[in-house]
Amino acid sequence: MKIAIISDIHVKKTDEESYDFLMRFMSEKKVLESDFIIFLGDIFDLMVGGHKEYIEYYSEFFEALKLLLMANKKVFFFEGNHDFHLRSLFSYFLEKNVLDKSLFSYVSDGISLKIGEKNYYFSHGDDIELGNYSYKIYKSIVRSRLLKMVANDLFSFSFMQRLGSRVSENSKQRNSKKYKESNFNKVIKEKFIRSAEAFYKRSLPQKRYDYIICGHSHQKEFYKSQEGFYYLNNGFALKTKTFIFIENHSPEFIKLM
Ligand SMILES: [Mn+2]
Repeated sequence: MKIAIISDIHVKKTDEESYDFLMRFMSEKKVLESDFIIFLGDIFDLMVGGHKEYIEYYSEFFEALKLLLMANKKVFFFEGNHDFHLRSLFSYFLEKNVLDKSLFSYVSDGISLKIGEKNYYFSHGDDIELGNYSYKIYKSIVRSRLLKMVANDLFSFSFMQRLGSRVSENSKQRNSKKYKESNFNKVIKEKFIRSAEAFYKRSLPQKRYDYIICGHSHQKEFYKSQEGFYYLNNGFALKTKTFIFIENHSPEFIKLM
């Protein structure tokens, strides 16, 4: 059993490097050999609402997705905090191309998957994060049905594109300020490890996870807990230039050149 996982590319069409990276992932030999292909959130920056224009705008991505599904791959697309409310867009895409809907899963939160003898938990990662209450309030608002309606019906596709470039410009500025603080990365890394440990303990005794696999923190991680589970994170893909590949329950980071 082979699994390929990618997250946090933050693709913008105006940023060629980001879109190239996504397309390279989707044509990479190890990905094409995989049984499960998992997009673990924040693949796009920003993609919100059921606008059909996205299919044309990112036609190379949707064409590659179609080929994966036609090759009988199981594909999971997780919502991130930069790409969400896309369920109706993907349903439309699957129907239009007469693709097997049972192969494609659109996931809003986290999911448990039992693969062979092992228990996996996959999520974008913001669901397990400890603290960060202002973010949680923000998320509950943007995930609400009201915003879904607003994003789909009230705001046009071009409005969303303009909003997207403004939001990412702002967050870039915020982040560059944060990254300058000397131990910012270390603090975030430790926090997400604590978050994974706490999530593992909360899940007991119903679930005893072997692997907790997330994105979101932008901190690359291959952490083995004393509790016996692994917490994996591919980090910010354009920086790490890797994806996660798991073969027979043995994970590794693969360079994507
Ligand atoms: Mn995120």
